[in-house]
Amino acid sequence: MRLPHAARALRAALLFSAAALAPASAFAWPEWMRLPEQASTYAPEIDNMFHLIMWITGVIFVIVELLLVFFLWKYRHREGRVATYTHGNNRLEVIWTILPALICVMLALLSRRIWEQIKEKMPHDAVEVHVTGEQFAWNFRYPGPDGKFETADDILTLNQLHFPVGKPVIVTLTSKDVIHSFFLPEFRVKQDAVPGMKTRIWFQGNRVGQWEIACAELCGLGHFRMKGFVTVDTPADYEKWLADQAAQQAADAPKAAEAPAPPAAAPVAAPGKTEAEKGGSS
Ligand SMILES: [Cu+2]
Repeated sequence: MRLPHAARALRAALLFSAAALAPASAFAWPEWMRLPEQASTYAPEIDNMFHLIMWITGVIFVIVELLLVFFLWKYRHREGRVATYTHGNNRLEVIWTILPALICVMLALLSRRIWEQIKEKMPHDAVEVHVTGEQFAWNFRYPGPDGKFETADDILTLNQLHFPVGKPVIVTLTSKDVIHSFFLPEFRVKQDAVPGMKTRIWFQGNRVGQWEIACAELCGLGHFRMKGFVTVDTPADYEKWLADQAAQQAADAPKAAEAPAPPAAAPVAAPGKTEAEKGGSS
């Protein structure tokens, strides 16, 4: 069963897969197979890497499956045929070990620059937003007019993230309860929000529009409804939105102060307990 057979099989498999895949250019994919719209500046580069990996693994997948079916058929049971025992083929094994290793190293080197650009270098002059995930919502905090976080003029929103087009945004992620994953598919952003940890990520919108924010980590029973909205505004619209939020918050503040204290603040004793039990629980 030396190489002539295997080589012929391999050549047939290669020709067949090339013929099968030729019409399947990116534009021929049906809508549901395509990647989402590219709404961030680095989305095209990530997609190029994604497509390259898809093509390499896709072609290998087709070749392997075709060979599998071919050998199943070729070495099927036949009356009177005796099995041949072989230890394998050293040359083939060296080839299929070195080739994938080389492909992996090549992909690692190719993706290195994009990784550095996205994960290791934070842009200057960016809009800063703090994001806290909780079961099952996204809380956004803007620094307000003083430009500082955790001060009285911070602007807080629930499930609504806005930022201006053409300007980088740095998001500092954390979580109140369990691990969530901040997922903006159109921006090719997906990052875990981990309790007790602050993770910084950045992205930049390249067009005006509104998309959904998902949680990409199964984080509890309400995970499916942990949805927010990301809106990329023109700079003027963004400033107006921020001002509106600040005004709304200022208008709501006195109402919140006047509201009666929540019932949990009042001491409530469980019925049927003795005085000692009521007082001695702490
Ligand atoms: Cu979640």
